[in-house]
Amino acid sequence: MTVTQQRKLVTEIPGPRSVELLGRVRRSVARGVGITLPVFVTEAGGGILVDADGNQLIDLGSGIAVVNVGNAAPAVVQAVQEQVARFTHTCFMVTPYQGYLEVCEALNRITPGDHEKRSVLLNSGAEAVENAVKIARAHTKRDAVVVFDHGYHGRTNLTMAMTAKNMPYKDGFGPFAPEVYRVPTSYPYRDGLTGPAAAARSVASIEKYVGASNVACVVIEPIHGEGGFVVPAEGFLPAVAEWCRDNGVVFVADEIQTGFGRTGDLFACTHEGVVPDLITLAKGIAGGLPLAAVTGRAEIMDAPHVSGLGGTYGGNPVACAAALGAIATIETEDLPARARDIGDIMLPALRELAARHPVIGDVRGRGAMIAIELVDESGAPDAVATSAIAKACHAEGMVVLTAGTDGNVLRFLPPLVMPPDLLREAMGLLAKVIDAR
Ligand code: PLZ
Repeated sequence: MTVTQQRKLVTEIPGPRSVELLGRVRRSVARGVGITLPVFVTEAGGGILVDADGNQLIDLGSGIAVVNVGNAAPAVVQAVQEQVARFTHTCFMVTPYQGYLEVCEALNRITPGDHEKRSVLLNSGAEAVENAVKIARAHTKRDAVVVFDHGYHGRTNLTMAMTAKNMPYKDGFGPFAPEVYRVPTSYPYRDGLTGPAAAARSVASIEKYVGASNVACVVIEPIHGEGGFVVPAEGFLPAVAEWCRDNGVVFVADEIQTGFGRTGDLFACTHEGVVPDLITLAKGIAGGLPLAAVTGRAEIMDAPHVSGLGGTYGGNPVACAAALGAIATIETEDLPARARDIGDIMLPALRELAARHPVIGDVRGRGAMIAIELVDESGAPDAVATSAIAKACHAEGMVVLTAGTDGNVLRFLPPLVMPPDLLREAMGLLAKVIDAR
Protein backbone atom coordinates (compact mmCIF):
# COMPACT_ATOMS: atom_id res chain seq x y z
CA MET A 1 0.00 0.00 0.00
CA THR A 2 1.66 3.24 -1.09
CA VAL A 3 -0.77 5.64 0.61
CA THR A 4 0.23 6.32 4.22
CA GLN A 5 -2.63 5.43 6.52
CA GLN A 6 -2.86 8.80 8.17
CA ARG A 7 -5.33 11.65 8.19
CA LYS A 8 -3.56 14.87 7.24
CA LEU A 9 -5.01 18.33 6.61
CA VAL A 10 -2.70 20.82 4.93
CA THR A 11 -5.40 23.21 3.62
CA GLU A 12 -9.04 23.91 4.29
CA ILE A 13 -11.44 21.35 2.85
CA PRO A 14 -11.81 21.76 -0.08
CA GLY A 15 -8.39 23.25 -0.72
CA PRO A 16 -7.52 25.85 -3.39
CA ARG A 17 -6.61 23.34 -6.09
CA SER A 18 -9.91 21.48 -5.61
CA VAL A 19 -11.85 24.74 -5.57
CA GLU A 20 -10.27 25.70 -8.87
CA LEU A 21 -11.15 22.33 -10.41
CA LEU A 22 -14.69 22.62 -9.08
CA GLY A 23 -14.99 25.90 -10.99
CA ARG A 24 -14.13 24.00 -14.18
CA VAL A 25 -16.68 21.31 -13.27
CA ARG A 26 -19.38 23.96 -13.09
CA ARG A 27 -18.51 25.04 -16.63
CA SER A 28 -18.18 21.54 -18.16
CA VAL A 29 -20.13 18.89 -16.28
CA ALA A 30 -23.92 18.75 -16.43
CA ARG A 31 -25.54 20.38 -13.40
CA GLY A 32 -27.59 17.26 -12.70
CA VAL A 33 -24.49 15.46 -11.47
CA GLY A 34 -24.29 16.41 -7.78
CA ILE A 35 -21.10 16.24 -5.70
CA THR A 36 -21.09 15.42 -1.98
CA LEU A 37 -17.58 16.59 -1.09
CA PRO A 38 -15.64 18.43 -3.81
CA VAL A 39 -12.10 17.31 -3.04
CA PHE A 40 -10.45 16.01 -6.19
CA VAL A 41 -8.85 12.66 -5.51
CA THR A 42 -5.40 11.91 -6.87
CA GLU A 43 -4.63 8.65 -5.06
CA ALA A 44 -6.34 6.32 -2.61
CA GLY A 45 -5.75 3.13 -0.70
CA GLY A 46 -6.67 1.40 2.55
CA GLY A 47 -8.81 3.86 4.50
CA ILE A 48 -7.39 7.06 2.97
CA LEU A 49 -8.19 9.36 0.03
CA VAL A 50 -5.45 11.80 -1.03
CA ASP A 51 -6.63 15.03 -2.69
CA ALA A 52 -5.14 17.46 -5.18
CA ASP A 53 -4.02 19.78 -2.36
CA GLY A 54 -2.16 17.02 -0.52
CA ASN A 55 -4.84 16.48 2.15
CA GLN A 56 -5.44 12.93 3.34
CA LEU A 57 -9.04 12.16 4.27
CA ILE A 58 -10.45 9.17 6.13
CA ASP A 59 -12.75 7.32 3.75
CA LEU A 60 -16.03 6.29 5.36
CA GLY A 61 -17.83 6.03 2.02
CA SER A 62 -15.89 3.55 -0.15
CA GLY A 63 -17.29 5.33 -3.22
CA ILE A 64 -20.77 4.25 -2.01
CA ALA A 65 -19.94 0.73 -0.81
CA VAL A 66 -17.79 -0.18 -3.80
CA VAL A 67 -14.17 -0.49 -2.73
CA ASN A 68 -14.77 -3.08 -0.01
CA VAL A 69 -11.29 -4.45 -0.78
CA GLY A 70 -9.83 -0.93 -0.59
CA ASN A 71 -8.87 1.36 -3.44
CA ALA A 72 -6.28 0.01 -5.87
CA ALA A 73 -6.21 -3.31 -4.00
CA PRO A 74 -3.06 -5.19 -5.09
CA ALA A 75 -4.85 -8.26 -6.50
CA VAL A 76 -7.24 -6.03 -8.47
CA VAL A 77 -4.44 -3.85 -9.83
CA GLN A 78 -2.38 -6.84 -10.93
CA ALA A 79 -5.30 -8.64 -12.59
CA VAL A 80 -6.40 -5.49 -14.40
CA GLN A 81 -2.90 -4.66 -15.61
CA GLU A 82 -2.38 -8.14 -16.99
CA GLN A 83 -5.76 -8.24 -18.69
CA VAL A 84 -5.66 -4.73 -20.15
CA ALA A 85 -2.34 -5.54 -21.83
CA ARG A 86 -3.75 -8.75 -23.37
CA PHE A 87 -7.07 -7.50 -24.77
CA THR A 88 -9.63 -4.93 -23.67
CA HIS A 89 -12.86 -6.02 -25.34
CA THR A 90 -14.33 -8.49 -27.76
CA CYS A 91 -17.95 -8.56 -26.51
CA PHE A 92 -18.72 -11.87 -24.82
CA MET A 93 -21.75 -12.32 -27.08
CA VAL A 94 -19.52 -12.14 -30.18
CA THR A 95 -16.38 -14.05 -29.19
CA PRO A 96 -16.24 -15.16 -25.56
CA TYR A 97 -13.35 -15.25 -23.09
CA GLN A 98 -12.64 -17.15 -19.91
CA GLY A 99 -12.83 -14.27 -17.41
CA TYR A 100 -16.60 -13.88 -17.87
CA LEU A 101 -17.09 -17.59 -17.33
CA GLU A 102 -14.90 -17.62 -14.22
CA VAL A 103 -16.79 -14.70 -12.67
CA CYS A 104 -20.10 -16.51 -13.26
CA GLU A 105 -18.67 -19.68 -11.72
CA ALA A 106 -17.43 -17.70 -8.71
CA LEU A 107 -20.79 -15.96 -8.22
CA ASN A 108 -22.69 -19.23 -8.53
CA ARG A 109 -20.40 -20.68 -5.87
CA ILE A 110 -20.40 -17.84 -3.30
CA THR A 111 -24.01 -16.61 -3.39
CA PRO A 112 -26.50 -18.09 -0.87
CA GLY A 113 -27.91 -21.58 -1.56
CA ASP A 114 -26.30 -24.71 -2.99
CA HIS A 115 -28.87 -25.25 -5.77
CA GLU A 116 -27.83 -25.11 -9.42
CA LYS A 117 -27.28 -21.52 -10.53
CA ARG A 118 -26.61 -19.39 -13.59
CA SER A 119 -25.35 -15.80 -13.90
CA VAL A 120 -25.42 -12.96 -16.40
CA LEU A 121 -22.95 -10.06 -16.26
CA LEU A 122 -23.88 -6.42 -16.83
CA ASN A 123 -22.46 -2.95 -16.26
CA SER A 124 -24.34 -1.25 -13.45
CA GLY A 125 -26.56 -2.01 -10.52
CA ALA A 126 -29.60 -0.53 -12.23
CA GLU A 127 -28.98 -2.72 -15.25
CA ALA A 128 -28.78 -5.79 -13.01
CA VAL A 129 -32.13 -4.92 -11.42
CA GLU A 130 -33.68 -4.36 -14.87
CA ASN A 131 -32.46 -7.78 -15.98
CA ALA A 132 -33.68 -9.51 -12.82
CA VAL A 133 -37.16 -8.18 -13.61
CA LYS A 134 -36.91 -9.31 -17.25
CA ILE A 135 -35.86 -12.79 -16.12
CA ALA A 136 -38.60 -13.04 -13.49
CA ARG A 137 -41.23 -11.94 -16.02
CA ALA A 138 -40.00 -14.43 -18.61
CA HIS A 139 -40.10 -17.20 -16.01
CA THR A 140 -43.49 -16.44 -14.44
CA LYS A 141 -45.22 -14.93 -17.48
CA ARG A 142 -46.59 -12.34 -15.05
CA ASP A 143 -46.16 -8.54 -15.08
CA ALA A 144 -46.26 -7.06 -11.61
CA VAL A 145 -43.15 -6.05 -9.68
CA VAL A 146 -43.45 -5.47 -5.93
CA VAL A 147 -41.03 -3.11 -4.17
CA PHE A 148 -40.95 -1.50 -0.73
CA ASP A 149 -41.12 1.86 1.00
CA HIS A 150 -37.58 3.28 1.35
CA GLY A 151 -36.35 1.01 -1.46
CA TYR A 152 -33.64 2.13 -3.89
CA HIS A 153 -32.92 0.28 -7.11
CA GLY A 154 -31.41 2.76 -9.58
CA ARG A 155 -31.94 5.64 -11.97
CA THR A 156 -33.02 4.02 -15.26
CA ASN A 157 -36.68 4.25 -16.21
CA LEU A 158 -37.80 0.94 -14.70
CA THR A 159 -35.57 1.30 -11.64
CA MET A 160 -36.73 4.90 -11.06
CA ALA A 161 -40.22 3.45 -10.86
CA MET A 162 -38.90 0.92 -8.34
CA THR A 163 -37.05 3.52 -6.25
CA ALA A 164 -39.18 5.07 -3.51
CA LYS A 165 -37.79 8.56 -3.05
CA ASN A 166 -38.81 11.34 -5.43
CA MET A 167 -36.07 13.95 -4.88
CA PRO A 168 -33.47 13.81 -6.30
CA TYR A 169 -34.00 10.55 -8.21
CA LYS A 170 -37.32 10.91 -10.02
CA ASP A 171 -38.66 14.45 -9.93
CA GLY A 172 -39.65 15.57 -13.42
CA PHE A 173 -38.29 12.43 -15.08
CA GLY A 174 -41.56 10.52 -15.53
CA PRO A 175 -43.67 8.91 -16.81
CA PHE A 176 -42.33 5.79 -15.16
CA ALA A 177 -42.57 2.13 -16.10
CA PRO A 178 -45.96 0.56 -15.28
CA GLU A 179 -46.78 -2.47 -13.13
CA VAL A 180 -44.55 -1.49 -10.22
CA TYR A 181 -46.28 -1.61 -6.82
CA ARG A 182 -44.90 -0.30 -3.53
CA VAL A 183 -45.80 -1.85 -0.18
CA PRO A 184 -44.75 -1.10 3.42
CA THR A 185 -41.41 -2.43 4.65
CA SER A 186 -40.13 -3.25 8.15
CA TYR A 187 -38.66 -0.20 9.87
CA PRO A 188 -38.35 -1.16 13.55
CA TYR A 189 -37.29 2.29 14.79
CA ARG A 190 -40.36 3.90 13.26
CA ASP A 191 -43.07 1.25 13.09
CA GLY A 192 -42.28 -0.76 16.22
CA LEU A 193 -43.56 -3.91 14.53
CA THR A 194 -42.04 -7.37 14.88
CA GLY A 195 -40.70 -8.93 11.69
CA PRO A 196 -43.65 -11.32 11.22
CA ALA A 197 -46.18 -8.51 11.89
CA ALA A 198 -44.46 -6.22 9.37
CA ALA A 199 -44.37 -9.06 6.82
CA ALA A 200 -48.07 -9.74 7.34
CA ARG A 201 -48.74 -6.06 6.64
CA SER A 202 -46.65 -6.16 3.43
CA VAL A 203 -48.29 -9.37 2.24
CA ALA A 204 -51.78 -8.01 2.97
CA SER A 205 -50.94 -4.99 0.79
CA ILE A 206 -49.72 -7.18 -2.06
CA GLU A 207 -52.76 -9.44 -1.92
CA LYS A 208 -55.22 -6.55 -1.67
CA TYR A 209 -53.75 -4.15 -4.22
CA VAL A 210 -51.93 -6.39 -6.69
CA GLY A 211 -53.09 -10.00 -6.32
CA ALA A 212 -50.56 -12.78 -5.74
CA SER A 213 -51.20 -14.41 -9.11
CA ASN A 214 -50.18 -11.23 -10.97
CA VAL A 215 -46.81 -10.84 -9.25
CA ALA A 216 -43.68 -11.78 -11.20
CA CYS A 217 -41.23 -10.79 -8.48
CA VAL A 218 -40.73 -9.13 -5.14
CA VAL A 219 -37.53 -7.07 -5.13
CA ILE A 220 -36.05 -6.06 -1.79
CA GLU A 221 -32.76 -4.88 -0.33
CA PRO A 222 -32.04 -7.03 2.76
CA ILE A 223 -30.99 -3.73 4.36
CA HIS A 224 -32.39 -0.62 2.65
CA GLY A 225 -29.31 1.34 1.58
CA GLU A 226 -30.08 4.77 0.15
CA GLY A 227 -33.34 4.62 2.11
CA GLY A 228 -31.41 4.94 5.37
CA PHE A 229 -29.71 1.67 6.31
CA VAL A 230 -33.03 0.35 7.53
CA VAL A 231 -32.44 -3.12 8.99
CA PRO A 232 -35.72 -5.04 8.96
CA ALA A 233 -36.94 -6.64 12.18
CA GLU A 234 -35.92 -10.27 12.61
CA GLY A 235 -38.24 -12.62 10.78
CA PHE A 236 -39.41 -10.09 8.18
CA LEU A 237 -37.27 -11.26 5.27
CA PRO A 238 -37.82 -14.99 5.86
CA ALA A 239 -41.60 -14.44 6.01
CA VAL A 240 -41.65 -12.44 2.78
CA ALA A 241 -39.45 -15.04 1.07
CA GLU A 242 -41.74 -17.81 2.26
CA TRP A 243 -44.82 -16.02 0.93
CA CYS A 244 -43.06 -15.73 -2.44
CA ARG A 245 -42.28 -19.43 -2.44
CA ASP A 246 -45.90 -20.32 -1.61
CA ASN A 247 -47.23 -18.11 -4.40
CA GLY A 248 -44.86 -18.83 -7.29
CA VAL A 249 -43.35 -15.35 -7.00
CA VAL A 250 -39.64 -14.84 -7.71
CA PHE A 251 -37.90 -13.45 -4.60
CA VAL A 252 -35.14 -11.07 -5.70
CA ALA A 253 -32.61 -9.84 -3.15
CA ASP A 254 -31.02 -6.59 -4.28
CA GLU A 255 -27.60 -7.01 -2.63
CA ILE A 256 -25.96 -4.34 -4.74
CA GLN A 257 -25.08 -2.29 -1.65
CA THR A 258 -25.09 -5.03 1.02
CA GLY A 259 -23.04 -7.61 -0.88
CA PHE A 260 -19.45 -8.82 -0.94
CA GLY A 261 -18.68 -8.87 2.76
CA ARG A 262 -20.11 -5.47 3.60
CA THR A 263 -22.48 -6.62 6.38
CA GLY A 264 -20.15 -9.17 7.98
CA ASP A 265 -21.24 -12.08 5.82
CA LEU A 266 -20.59 -12.43 2.11
CA PHE A 267 -24.25 -11.55 1.53
CA ALA A 268 -26.76 -9.96 3.91
CA CYS A 269 -29.50 -12.55 3.22
CA THR A 270 -27.37 -15.10 5.02
CA HIS A 271 -27.87 -13.42 8.41
CA GLU A 272 -31.37 -14.84 8.49
CA GLY A 273 -30.72 -17.89 6.34
CA VAL A 274 -32.76 -16.49 3.46
CA VAL A 275 -31.93 -18.02 0.06
CA PRO A 276 -33.13 -15.69 -2.69
CA ASP A 277 -34.28 -17.01 -6.07
CA LEU A 278 -32.32 -14.25 -7.80
CA ILE A 279 -29.71 -11.89 -6.39
CA THR A 280 -28.60 -8.62 -7.99
CA LEU A 281 -24.95 -7.70 -7.53
CA ALA A 282 -22.71 -4.75 -8.40
CA LYS A 283 -20.60 -2.26 -6.38
CA GLY A 284 -18.28 -4.47 -4.27
CA ILE A 285 -18.04 -7.09 -7.01
CA ALA A 286 -15.00 -5.72 -8.84
CA GLY A 287 -13.01 -3.40 -6.55
CA GLY A 288 -14.22 -0.28 -8.36
CA LEU A 289 -14.44 -1.37 -11.98
CA PRO A 290 -17.93 -1.22 -13.47
CA LEU A 291 -19.48 -4.66 -13.30
CA ALA A 292 -22.83 -6.06 -12.20
CA ALA A 293 -24.58 -9.39 -12.24
CA VAL A 294 -27.77 -11.31 -11.73
CA THR A 295 -27.23 -14.75 -10.22
CA GLY A 296 -29.95 -17.25 -9.42
CA ARG A 297 -31.75 -20.54 -9.75
CA ALA A 298 -30.89 -22.17 -13.06
CA GLU A 299 -34.51 -22.84 -14.04
CA ILE A 300 -35.44 -19.16 -13.54
CA MET A 301 -32.26 -17.70 -15.04
CA ASP A 302 -32.66 -19.89 -18.13
CA ALA A 303 -36.24 -18.75 -18.83
CA PRO A 304 -35.36 -15.98 -21.31
CA HIS A 305 -34.82 -17.13 -24.91
CA VAL A 306 -31.32 -17.32 -26.41
CA SER A 307 -30.01 -13.78 -27.07
CA GLY A 308 -32.74 -12.29 -24.87
CA LEU A 309 -30.13 -11.01 -22.40
CA GLY A 310 -26.90 -9.12 -23.01
CA GLY A 311 -25.31 -5.82 -23.95
CA THR A 312 -22.11 -4.59 -25.59
CA TYR A 313 -20.01 -4.17 -22.48
CA GLY A 314 -21.62 -6.55 -19.98
CA GLY A 315 -18.85 -8.59 -18.38
CA ASN A 316 -16.05 -6.60 -19.98
CA PRO A 317 -12.79 -8.59 -19.70
CA VAL A 318 -10.96 -5.95 -17.66
CA ALA A 319 -13.87 -5.67 -15.22
CA CYS A 320 -14.01 -9.47 -14.97
CA ALA A 321 -10.29 -9.65 -14.17
CA ALA A 322 -10.85 -7.06 -11.46
CA ALA A 323 -13.78 -9.07 -10.07
CA LEU A 324 -11.70 -12.22 -9.85
CA GLY A 325 -9.02 -10.25 -7.98
CA ALA A 326 -11.59 -8.65 -5.68
CA ILE A 327 -13.43 -11.91 -4.91
CA ALA A 328 -10.13 -13.69 -4.21
CA THR A 329 -9.14 -10.89 -1.84
CA ILE A 330 -12.49 -10.98 -0.02
CA GLU A 331 -12.13 -14.73 0.48
CA THR A 332 -8.42 -15.08 1.28
CA GLU A 333 -8.33 -12.06 3.61
CA ASP A 334 -11.69 -12.99 5.17
CA LEU A 335 -13.03 -9.48 4.68
CA PRO A 336 -16.47 -10.37 6.11
CA ALA A 337 -14.66 -10.89 9.45
CA ARG A 338 -13.02 -7.48 9.03
CA ALA A 339 -16.50 -6.02 8.47
CA ARG A 340 -17.65 -7.55 11.76
CA ASP A 341 -14.62 -6.04 13.51
CA ILE A 342 -15.53 -2.65 12.05
CA GLY A 343 -19.06 -2.96 13.43
CA ASP A 344 -17.65 -3.98 16.81
CA ILE A 345 -15.65 -0.76 16.94
CA MET A 346 -18.32 1.56 15.56
CA LEU A 347 -21.54 0.40 17.21
CA PRO A 348 -20.42 0.83 20.86
CA ALA A 349 -18.81 4.20 20.04
CA LEU A 350 -21.99 5.42 18.34
CA ARG A 351 -24.25 4.08 21.10
CA GLU A 352 -22.17 5.90 23.69
CA LEU A 353 -22.55 9.08 21.63
CA ALA A 354 -26.30 8.50 21.26
CA ALA A 355 -26.66 8.17 25.04
CA ARG A 356 -25.26 11.71 25.41
CA HIS A 357 -27.02 13.31 22.44
CA PRO A 358 -30.78 12.99 21.91
CA VAL A 359 -30.26 14.20 18.32
CA ILE A 360 -29.16 10.60 17.61
CA GLY A 361 -32.48 8.77 17.62
CA ASP A 362 -31.23 5.42 16.40
CA VAL A 363 -27.94 3.59 15.87
CA ARG A 364 -28.20 0.64 13.52
CA GLY A 365 -26.57 -1.49 10.88
CA ARG A 366 -24.54 -4.62 10.41
CA GLY A 367 -20.83 -5.13 9.98
CA ALA A 368 -19.38 -2.23 8.04
CA MET A 369 -22.79 -0.85 7.01
CA ILE A 370 -23.63 1.39 9.97
CA ALA A 371 -25.77 4.50 10.36
CA ILE A 372 -27.22 6.95 12.82
CA GLU A 373 -30.67 8.47 12.35
CA LEU A 374 -30.96 12.07 13.51
CA VAL A 375 -34.11 13.56 15.00
CA ASP A 376 -35.27 16.83 16.58
CA GLU A 377 -36.74 17.26 20.11
CA SER A 378 -40.10 15.93 18.94
CA GLY A 379 -38.52 12.83 17.37
CA ALA A 380 -39.15 14.09 13.82
CA PRO A 381 -36.47 13.51 11.16
CA ASP A 382 -33.81 16.26 11.28
CA ALA A 383 -32.27 16.62 7.83
CA VAL A 384 -30.80 20.03 8.71
CA ALA A 385 -28.76 18.62 11.60
CA THR A 386 -27.72 15.69 9.44
CA SER A 387 -26.32 17.80 6.66
CA ALA A 388 -24.63 20.17 9.15
CA ILE A 389 -22.91 17.25 10.90
CA ALA A 390 -21.86 15.73 7.57
CA LYS A 391 -20.34 19.06 6.49
CA ALA A 392 -18.50 19.42 9.78
CA CYS A 393 -17.12 15.88 9.37
CA HIS A 394 -15.94 16.77 5.87
CA ALA A 395 -14.14 19.82 7.26
CA GLU A 396 -12.37 17.52 9.75
CA GLY A 397 -11.06 15.42 6.88
CA MET A 398 -13.41 12.49 6.75
CA VAL A 399 -15.74 11.41 4.00
CA VAL A 400 -19.21 10.60 5.32
CA LEU A 401 -22.41 10.20 3.33
CA THR A 402 -26.01 10.93 4.15
CA ALA A 403 -29.00 8.75 3.28
CA GLY A 404 -32.63 8.25 4.20
CA THR A 405 -35.97 9.00 2.61
CA ASP A 406 -36.08 12.02 4.95
CA GLY A 407 -32.40 12.86 4.45
CA ASN A 408 -31.76 12.45 8.18
CA VAL A 409 -29.39 9.49 8.23
CA LEU A 410 -25.61 9.68 8.45
CA ARG A 411 -24.18 6.48 7.04
CA PHE A 412 -20.77 4.88 7.32
CA LEU A 413 -19.35 2.50 4.72
CA PRO A 414 -15.63 2.17 5.40
CA PRO A 415 -13.50 -0.01 3.14
CA LEU A 416 -13.29 -3.40 4.86
CA VAL A 417 -9.50 -2.99 4.99
CA MET A 418 -9.84 0.18 7.08
CA PRO A 419 -7.08 0.22 9.74
CA PRO A 420 -8.77 0.05 13.20
CA ASP A 421 -6.82 3.05 14.53
CA LEU A 422 -8.06 5.22 11.70
CA LEU A 423 -11.61 4.09 12.36
CA ARG A 424 -11.28 4.94 16.06
CA GLU A 425 -9.91 8.34 15.08
CA ALA A 426 -12.94 8.85 12.83
CA MET A 427 -15.31 7.98 15.68
CA GLY A 428 -13.44 10.48 17.88
CA LEU A 429 -13.82 13.19 15.23
CA LEU A 430 -17.54 12.49 14.89
CA ALA A 431 -17.92 12.77 18.68
CA LYS A 432 -16.01 16.06 18.60
CA VAL A 433 -18.31 17.38 15.84
CA ILE A 434 -21.51 16.39 17.66
CA ASP A 435 -20.24 17.50 21.09
CA ALA A 436 -19.49 20.93 19.62
CA ARG A 437 -23.08 21.51 18.43
N1 PLZ B 1 -29.63 -1.14 -5.90
C1 PLZ B 1 -29.46 -1.40 -3.48
O1 PLZ B 1 -27.64 0.77 -3.63
C2 PLZ B 1 -26.86 2.09 -6.05
C3 PLZ B 1 -26.71 5.16 -5.83
C4 PLZ B 1 -25.98 6.41 -5.96
P1 PLZ B 1 -25.98 1.63 -9.93
N2 PLZ B 1 -26.73 2.92 -4.89
C5 PLZ B 1 -25.97 4.13 -5.04
C6 PLZ B 1 -26.76 7.42 -6.76
O2 PLZ B 1 -27.16 8.44 -6.18
O3 PLZ B 1 -26.96 7.19 -7.96
C7 PLZ B 1 -27.81 0.93 -5.99
C8 PLZ B 1 -28.16 0.32 -4.78
C9 PLZ B 1 -29.09 -0.72 -4.77
C10 PLZ B 1 -29.31 -0.58 -7.08
C11 PLZ B 1 -28.40 0.45 -7.17
C12 PLZ B 1 -28.07 1.01 -8.51
O4 PLZ B 1 -26.75 0.74 -8.82
O5 PLZ B 1 -24.69 0.89 -10.16
O6 PLZ B 1 -25.80 2.99 -9.33
O7 PLZ B 1 -26.85 1.64 -11.15
